[in-house]
Amino acid sequence: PFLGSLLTHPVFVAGTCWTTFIDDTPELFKLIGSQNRAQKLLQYLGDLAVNGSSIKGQIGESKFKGEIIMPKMLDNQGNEIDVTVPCTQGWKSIIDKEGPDGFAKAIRANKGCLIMDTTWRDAHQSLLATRVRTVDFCNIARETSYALNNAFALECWGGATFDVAMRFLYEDPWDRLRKLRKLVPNIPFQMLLRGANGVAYKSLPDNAIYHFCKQAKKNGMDIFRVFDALNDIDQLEVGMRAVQEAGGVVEGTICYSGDMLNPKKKYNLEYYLELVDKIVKIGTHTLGIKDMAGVLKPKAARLLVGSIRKKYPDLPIHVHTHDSAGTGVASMVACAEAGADAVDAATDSMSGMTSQPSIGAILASLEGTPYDPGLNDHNVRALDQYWSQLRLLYSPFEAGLTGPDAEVYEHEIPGGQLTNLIFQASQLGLGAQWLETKKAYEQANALLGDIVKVTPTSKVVGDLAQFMVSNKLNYDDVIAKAKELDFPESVLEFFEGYMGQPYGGFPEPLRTDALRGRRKMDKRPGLYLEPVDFAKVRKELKEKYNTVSETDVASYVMYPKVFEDYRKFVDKYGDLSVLATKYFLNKPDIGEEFEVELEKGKVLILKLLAIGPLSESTGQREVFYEMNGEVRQVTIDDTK
Ligand code: 3PY
Ligand code: ZN
Repeated sequence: PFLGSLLTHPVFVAGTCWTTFIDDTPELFKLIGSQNRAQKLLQYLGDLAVNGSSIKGQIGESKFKGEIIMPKMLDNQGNEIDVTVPCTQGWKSIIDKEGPDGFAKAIRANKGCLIMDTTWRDAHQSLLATRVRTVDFCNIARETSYALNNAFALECWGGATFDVAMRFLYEDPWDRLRKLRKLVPNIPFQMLLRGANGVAYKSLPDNAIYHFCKQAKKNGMDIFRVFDALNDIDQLEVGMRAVQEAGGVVEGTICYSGDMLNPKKKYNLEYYLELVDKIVKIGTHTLGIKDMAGVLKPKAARLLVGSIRKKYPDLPIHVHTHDSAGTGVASMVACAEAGADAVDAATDSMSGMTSQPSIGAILASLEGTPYDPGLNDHNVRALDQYWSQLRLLYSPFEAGLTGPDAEVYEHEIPGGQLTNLIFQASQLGLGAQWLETKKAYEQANALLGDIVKVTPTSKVVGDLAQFMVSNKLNYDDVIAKAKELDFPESVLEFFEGYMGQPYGGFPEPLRTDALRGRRKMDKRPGLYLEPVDFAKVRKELKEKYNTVSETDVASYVMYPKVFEDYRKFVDKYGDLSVLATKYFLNKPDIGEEFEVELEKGKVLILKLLAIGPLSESTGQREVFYEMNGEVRQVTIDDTK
């Protein structure tokens, strides 16, 4: 076979016909062993080279495409740690040895206030559209196991990461969990479970939630933060019971909304304390306080945590916030002082604004106090060197936030959604459209009865707000025209009761006017839904895909269409998790050499050689890559 590169081949040099090139010069395309996988990968790379990235939400190319410099971890004597040997010290061993109850006791007995690091879940969900890929967590996982060995947990799964992994990153979310678990054996893993909604946007049959939690526990999950977007205790209970049965640590959670110190607001201290009573009654190992919009001001935080601490001296309290208004550090310090056992923070480069407050700032604020989280400052900062490079690698997903904004106290938009809405508005030039959206969001919330807003109910408010902006409707118009308006589907599902029952009931007559005969559920939706027939699903999937795992079944049950689209994509392009993010998002320069390890020991050395001219007749281009010294060609539809 001809072993030279394409550029030196006589046919190429002669500049003769491109379209018959592959037929006339088969020696260039001699196929080897795992040909199929390599060819699929080339198909993806070719498509990226011709059409640019197809990853939804990506604007332009990465700001940083250099080699990532890896940080060094030091031991207490200042010697470099060999991170290839897994760290064994951490709270995970307490969970494994003493179970969830023993873990809860040990956490309560611990003197300082621990940190949960959210970098692997909420931080990138809130800043980078949930787009950080498994490979980039794996690459820093060993160092993380040392730097954060005394952390309460790493939040690394659930919430939006589940569907986004399949939908936009073409990854199996379960694969992420398994890989990370192997690399981090010592720190507990935490996930976010949306109660009876699982990790979906509306309720599923109860047995789907039980099955999902069982799989999550089996594949490496430890602590489940279970919330309900309406603080509907019946919906919350489904998730909590599912985690109990799976043997996980249950973190029954209250969602904080509004301002409990403002007597004009709907949700007050008494409301939250009653909710805590109900959660304790169901049985929880730790209590979560979830301030999804970052509206829990320090004074309220102190009162809320202090009141719960007084009533439940043995209950571990774990607080979550977002830094949208810039008060996150102050609030988390107030929580620590009032008796919280753990607070959430993100690595500095992935913190602030719609994300969690900075871990460095919280460590500095608690240093020398009885609440010191007990982490090694040097290693925590070293870890952040990695993330500062990653933030730039993922710059195409930045929403362009510029600073904290206290207006969140008015509109109460949760962190992740705020980034999304700013991103969408910035595509239209921000300005008036964004101001209108914020105002409409407030009005939409008022129309829906001032509900607790977090996925999925925040999407309902957001959809109604955008509907109002695009149809030029204000509060009064919606009330007056409700019988004729074509409301967004999410709004109708909310009114039907698919997301549970809001505190204080549904707004009437708006609900009835909008539903126009659609059914109204006045109990939790799980009571109306047929259980999933798992045997049938397994059989159908097996017939379709040949090999299916139990976690595939769980993915399909949670997101049938998303799962099927993901499988179609993998069929076409193969498993792209092997591709470094730089080459997943950006096309290489001509002549730039890079490696892809398809499987252990099977490395492809790739080089983009040329992108051929557009064929007028087919609308296609030939893309030429050198692969392990041989020239390969792929034909790509030019869809630009
Ligand atoms: C989610 O449900 O994904 C959230 O992050 C809610 O805060
Ligand atoms: Zn959050």
